[in-house]
Amino acid sequence: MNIYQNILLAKKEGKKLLAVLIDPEKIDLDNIASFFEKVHLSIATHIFVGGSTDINNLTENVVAAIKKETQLPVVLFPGDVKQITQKADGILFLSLLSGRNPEYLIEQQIKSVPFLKDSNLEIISTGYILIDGQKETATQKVSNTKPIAQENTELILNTALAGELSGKKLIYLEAGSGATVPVDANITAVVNANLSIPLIVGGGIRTKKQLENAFNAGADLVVIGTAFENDEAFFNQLKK
Ligand code: 1GP
Repeated sequence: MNIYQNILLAKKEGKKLLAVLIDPEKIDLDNIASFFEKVHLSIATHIFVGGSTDINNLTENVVAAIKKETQLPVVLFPGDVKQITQKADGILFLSLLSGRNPEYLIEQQIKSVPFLKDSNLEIISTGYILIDGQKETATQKVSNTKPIAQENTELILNTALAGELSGKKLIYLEAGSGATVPVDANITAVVNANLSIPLIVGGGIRTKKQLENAFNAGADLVVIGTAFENDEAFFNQLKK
C-alpha cells in the first residue's frame, strides 16, 4: 500500500503516526546504524528528510544511507528543488500557503517538474502553514514570509480549508524547526474538527507530553527533528 493510503487508513483507525525528521546537514552518517536502532525501538512510523537549506547537496547520499538502515517509508520534506532525489519513497509536494511569496507557493513546484514527472516517487500534495513559534525560524528566513500568529485561529483554519478545497492531500501546521513554542493544541483541535484530510503537526515538540497533546488534539502525524538531534535518549521515552 502506498504512503498516503497508509496515512488515510491510520487516520480512519485512529492510529497515530510519528515522523522522525532528519536534516541532511545535521545527521552524523558514522552514527546512523545506532541512530536507527533507537528509531526502530520507538513508535516512529515514518522518516522525513529535509531542511531549509542543503548547501552541500547532501540529501541524496543521506537518503541512500537511510534506505540501507530502515524499512520505514522515507519521505522527502524538501526546502527547495535541489533536495529532490529519486532514492526516497515519496515527497511532500509542499506549497507554503501561509506566505505570499510566489517562489514557495508555485515557482519551486514548477521547477521541480522535470525531476518529478517520470519519477517513481509518491508525490503527496501538501498545504504547508507556518505558524509563529516565538522564534524566527529557518523556514521564515529562507522563504521570506511571515508566519501566522497563534492567536489568529480563524486565518489558520481558513488557510487550511483553502488548502483542502484546492485539492491538497495533507495539511501541515508548522511552528518551525526548533520553535520555542509548538502549535497550540487548540489550533490543532479547531483545524482537525473542520478538516477532512489528514493533519500533520510539527515544530518545537520536545517532550512526550507535547507529543501526546498534539495527538490528543487531533494531529494524525507529528514530526519531530530537533529533540532527537539534541538527545537520542528521547527515543527511549517513546518506546513501542
Ligand atoms: C520542522 O516540523 C519540523 O520542519 C520539526 O520541528 O525540529 O522543532 O522538531 P523540530
